[in-house]
Amino acid sequence: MNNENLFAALRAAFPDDLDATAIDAADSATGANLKRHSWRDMDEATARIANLLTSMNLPAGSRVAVQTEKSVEALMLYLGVLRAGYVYLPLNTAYQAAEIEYFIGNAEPAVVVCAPKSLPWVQPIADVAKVAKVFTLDENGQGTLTEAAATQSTVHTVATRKADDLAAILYTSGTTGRSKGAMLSHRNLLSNAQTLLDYWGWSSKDVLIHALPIFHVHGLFVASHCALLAGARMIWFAKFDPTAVIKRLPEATVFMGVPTLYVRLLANASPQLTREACANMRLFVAGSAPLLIETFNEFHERTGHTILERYGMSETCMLTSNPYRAAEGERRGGTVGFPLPGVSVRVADDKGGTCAVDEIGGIEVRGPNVFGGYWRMPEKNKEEFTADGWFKTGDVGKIDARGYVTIVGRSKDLIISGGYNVYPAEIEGYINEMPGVAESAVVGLPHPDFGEGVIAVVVAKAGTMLDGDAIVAALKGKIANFKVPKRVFIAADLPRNAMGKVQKNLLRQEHAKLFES
Ligand code: MLC
Ligand code: AMP
Repeated sequence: MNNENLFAALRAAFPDDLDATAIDAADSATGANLKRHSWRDMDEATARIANLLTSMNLPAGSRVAVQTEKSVEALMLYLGVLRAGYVYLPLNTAYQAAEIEYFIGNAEPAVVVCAPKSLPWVQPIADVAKVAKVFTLDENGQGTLTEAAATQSTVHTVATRKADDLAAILYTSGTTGRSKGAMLSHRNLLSNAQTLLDYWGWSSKDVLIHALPIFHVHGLFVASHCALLAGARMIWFAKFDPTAVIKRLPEATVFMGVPTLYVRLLANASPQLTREACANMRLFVAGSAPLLIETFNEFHERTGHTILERYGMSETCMLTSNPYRAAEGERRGGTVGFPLPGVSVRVADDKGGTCAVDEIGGIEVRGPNVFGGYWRMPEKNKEEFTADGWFKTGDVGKIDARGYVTIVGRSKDLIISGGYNVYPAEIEGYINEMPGVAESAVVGLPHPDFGEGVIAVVVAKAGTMLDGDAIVAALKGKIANFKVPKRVFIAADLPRNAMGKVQKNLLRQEHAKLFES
């Protein structure tokens, strides 16, 4: 039987010369090389981790939950989990104890890997959830995981998996405030990576600047899979710093970023971002949040490059992309391009029909990229798939006569800040629990750096005084920092329509200029 494990395809794409460089780990602050990792190093490191996991006799389908800083070793851990045939569950490093408790309780992983400094609070959570083993891994690739893997063999036969077997679970917040685990199969991930490899013209000559976090689709799947499947070298930044990244552009060919990274490349490092610095580059990709047309235009003026904007989701990997090759059309700013080959996208009206050209409706998707459903939430699958099997993205948009898709808004109450999703319902839940709070509304406002900035408007219970800064301070440490409102306003009441629904649009209008400076 054919091995349909994603790792088998990635391993088959390693170059013949295993001593060639696979990854150059760069210093985030200076851009200088810190450590070279060959393809052989990658083969051996992933084999060691896979052997370690295999030696633990974990049940089939076991989840390995990981909350660690970005490092090459953390990428090896992801690949090692795939290689062993288990299910990878990445967690944002910003998540705090209450959030991690939910994910571990919900996913019931067999193994948890955390930062050494988090062990004192992760271990008790893991014990309650009957996690078999907690390992540590720090930002330098050291920890009990590395120690245990070091004694393992560097030879490992890739575990055989079927295309529909689970490869990863990505948690994405729910509209009701509780996160849902999107179940992604080996087929979902591999088919999407193969499509992008071809559509974006990857080859082994490419050099990718990898500066995104590796706990979301963009950095973990889109960026890493494309480079690995192409047998291309990566320049690996644990953190994004515009000056350091620009220093490495002359030897790179591809860069991927959320819009905030482009805003920062343009703003913070202005003098160095030149046509000459980008002369070797062939592709700049943006996605995960709307790219402002101003950023698209300014980047073109400064570098001569037209950013390729694409559209994706945790549940669906990449759905659409602007064309790479001129023969297929121009890259149009403000649009997310065409449905990718093999992916079907339609715009649905609210009566169950399909919208006409340029008519606005709900974006729906079908294809080998679309996930199998939410982990242990069959009721959510019913809600979010149509009867004929299309996934409702929650994004609102239109398709023009040429087939370009434009996203015009969201039907889901979601804020995207610097490429991270914030669900107002979740934050409102935390604020409403605080003493003296009667109710609250969380909205996103235009933000020059993050695209959208989170704020809250809070109403006090009768006879109570509230302080906005104290609410911000109380939320810090309780929930991930990017979810904490940048400002909290205290108001006498919330604007409501005749149905009693809070009119968030009015709050957005009232505070629209808050972040303008
Ligand atoms: C950090 N902060 C944020 C934030 N990131 N606040 C709001 N939104 C964010 N995205 C907080 C910090 O904790 C800090 O708070 C303050 O804001 C300033 O931080 P900073 O130093 O400016 O942040 P930095 O560490 O530089 O991080 C910014 C960033 C990062 C843009 C580099 O957010 C990032 O890497 N974003 C990429 C996210 C991503 O990869 N998304 C892909 C999702 S996949 P304080 O209180 O300490 O001052 C997906 C599907 C698809 O959506 O289509 O791809
Ligand atoms: P996530 O659940 O984190 O994967 O976020 C997916 C959401 O990000 C999508 O449903 C969109 O709302 C948004 N998104 C991704 N790419 C783009 C883009 N290019 N333009 C606008 N929104 C985007």
